[in-house]
Amino acid sequence: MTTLTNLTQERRLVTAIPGPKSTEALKRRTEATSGGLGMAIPVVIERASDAILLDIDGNQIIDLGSGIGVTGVGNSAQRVVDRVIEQVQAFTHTCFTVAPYMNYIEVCEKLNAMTPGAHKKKSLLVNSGAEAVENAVKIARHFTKRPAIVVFEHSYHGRTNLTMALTAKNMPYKEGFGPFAPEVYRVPMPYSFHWVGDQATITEDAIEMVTHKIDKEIGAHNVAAILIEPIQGEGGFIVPPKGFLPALAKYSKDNGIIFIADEVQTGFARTGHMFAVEEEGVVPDMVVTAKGIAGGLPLAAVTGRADVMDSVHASGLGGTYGGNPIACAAALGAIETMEEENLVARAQHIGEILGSSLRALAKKYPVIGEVRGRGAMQAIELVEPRTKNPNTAAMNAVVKYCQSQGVLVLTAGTYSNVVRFLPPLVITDELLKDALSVLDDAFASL
Ligand code: PLZ
Repeated sequence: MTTLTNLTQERRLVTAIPGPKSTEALKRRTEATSGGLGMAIPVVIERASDAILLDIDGNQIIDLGSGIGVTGVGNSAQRVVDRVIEQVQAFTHTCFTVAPYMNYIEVCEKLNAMTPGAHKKKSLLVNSGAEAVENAVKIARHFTKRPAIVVFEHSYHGRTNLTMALTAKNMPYKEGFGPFAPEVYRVPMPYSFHWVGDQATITEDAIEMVTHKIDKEIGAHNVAAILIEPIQGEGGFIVPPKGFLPALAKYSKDNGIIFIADEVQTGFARTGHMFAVEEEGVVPDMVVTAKGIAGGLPLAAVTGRADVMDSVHASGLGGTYGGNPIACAAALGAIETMEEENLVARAQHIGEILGSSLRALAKKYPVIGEVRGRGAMQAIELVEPRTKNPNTAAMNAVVKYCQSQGVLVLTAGTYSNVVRFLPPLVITDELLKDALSVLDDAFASL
């Protein structure tokens, strides 16, 4: 249906980064947009397709960030573009709670079927990850009639008032933005690289610390939900040790607590499973999704046990734009792409290339303290060689070098020392390997 020809999937630099047009345009950015906004790479984008971003100076940049894990199906994926065009011509908005339409229902049917567990499920669509997390908390509190929410060290759940309270890191997310919502309790996270205890018993020890804190300081009967990212994203791609998530899910079940998996960054094939909790066969009571769900359009969802999702009175949930028909059309196109192109297998394949290359770099450069993650969600934590002291300067230097060579990588981490990789799942092997060779050069240049 579209007439645009796609960009060649190759890196090409025709100016320095940023080029003259971007430099000019970024002056207008500074003049016109809030100083509170960050910027990962100083270029202005004109077009993008799959894993290539084209800036206004004509540079083609390899995208290893996917707009923070959003364009897993590729930028402007064909099935997304086609369905969006069809929908935008049919109608743009009615508000689902005013006059419903089919593609909202179809997206919910898909989510109910795709998310882990064979039990009866229902879904709610909203606009952003933070809004989905907020709604999951609302519903869990309503269902359990309990106030407390348990979250983890290093967690990230959003920037609204409640989700700032749920998020761990102060700077930049919370500094000066309080007071925060009450009844949020933070418990220890088994971050193995920095764990001071015995690695052999990390899971048991961490579960003991978490459940002791809940039992003694909160009271399990006061807890509505335990909320956790199956692999922590902004915190630095922290993978919980084997057995931790299943034990938390069991503790939740035993105590009538709603177990919520925040799959906003990990979901939709990213980790080599459709959802990251599948790695250990965990079935959450609720799954929160966003980002990869709709190939770049703003959409998010809460999918959960039907009895929980139906416990709210009619009109207790909603929002003007939640599940907008154009975003739903995009989601159907994105989900179809994941299924037809078997992006779960593709993420595993990317994981093999990424994992082996990053481990080879770690052998070569002692500034890389750890390689971790799963599938197409992997990261390296940078340290002062032979210590575990964070090396933010090295992270910044590596990122800057990659940018100057036309490779976009993102950072993360509580200690601001993690370089993370979230390539589109449709990236070609050649393009990925080209980007990884630039990364090698970046470390060599340190
Ligand atoms: N839960 C696990 O990763 C968003 C944040 C980008 P929204 N992560 C990217 C930034 O700097 O604001 C995220 C997440 C997890 C929730 C969210 C929030 O999703 O769509 O950004 O609201």
